[in-house]
Amino acid sequence: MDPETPPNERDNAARTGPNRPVPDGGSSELDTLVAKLRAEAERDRPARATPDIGIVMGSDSDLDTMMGSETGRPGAHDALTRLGFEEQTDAGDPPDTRFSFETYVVSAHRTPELLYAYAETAEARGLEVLVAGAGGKSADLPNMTASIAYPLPVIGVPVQEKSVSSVIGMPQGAPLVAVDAGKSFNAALSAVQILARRHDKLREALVEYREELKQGVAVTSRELHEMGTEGFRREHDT
Ligand code: RP5
Repeated sequence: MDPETPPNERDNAARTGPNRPVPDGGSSELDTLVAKLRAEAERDRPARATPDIGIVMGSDSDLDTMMGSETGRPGAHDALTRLGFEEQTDAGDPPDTRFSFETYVVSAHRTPELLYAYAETAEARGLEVLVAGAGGKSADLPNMTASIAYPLPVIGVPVQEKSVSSVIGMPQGAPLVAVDAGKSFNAALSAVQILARRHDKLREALVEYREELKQGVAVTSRELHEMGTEGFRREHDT
C-alpha cells in the first residue's frame, strides 16, 4: 500500500468480508461467480479433474475456524492436506493429486443466489461431499446447503457455540450431519470417511493417520511420565 494513501482508504483495502470495498465494475462479481458455477456444472470433466470435497463458509471471518490457523486449532485444510488432498483453485487446472477440495465463501443471507448456485451445482460439478460452516445465531448456510444439495451429504460446522442449534436443528426428511462447534478438522475427516468407502487409498490414509495419532499419545504419555510435570512443561512450553 502506498504510504501516501489516506488512512481511511488504507483501512478499506485491508478490510475483508461484506464490508470490503467493491472494485470498479464489482457489481457483476456475484453474477460472474454464479455463472461460472453454473457453466462448470454443464461440463463433463472426469472425476480426477474435479474437487471431491467442497468447503463453504459464511464469511472469511470463519476462515481460521474452518481451515485452521498457525496459532489456533487445526482445521479442515490441515486434515485434508495431511491425508494427501490438495486445494483446487482453478476448475480448468486440477492439482496433480487424485483427491482435492475447493473452498468458497457463501453467505446464506447476504448472497442467497450464490448459495443456490453453489448447492444446486455441487453434484454436477463432481463434488461427493460438502463441509459447510457458519457462525452467529442464524447459521443457516450448513442447513440450507444440505437442503438444496440433497442427496449430496453435507457435514455442518457451527463456527461458534451459539450456532450449534441453528446448524443441527433440521426437520425430519431434511438430513444434515454435524460436528461440535469449531470442529472443522473432524468434519473433514468425516468427509474423507465417506469417500473412503469407495477409495481404498483414502481408507489407508485414514488408518495410517489414526495409527500416528495413537503413537503420538503414547510418546506424550511416556514423556510426561519420565520427565515429570515440571520437566514436561519446560520441554514443551505448556
Ligand atoms: C455468519 O455470520 C458467518 O458465518 C460468520 O460466522 C458471521 C459473521 O460474519 P461477518 O460479519 O464477519 O462476515 O453468517
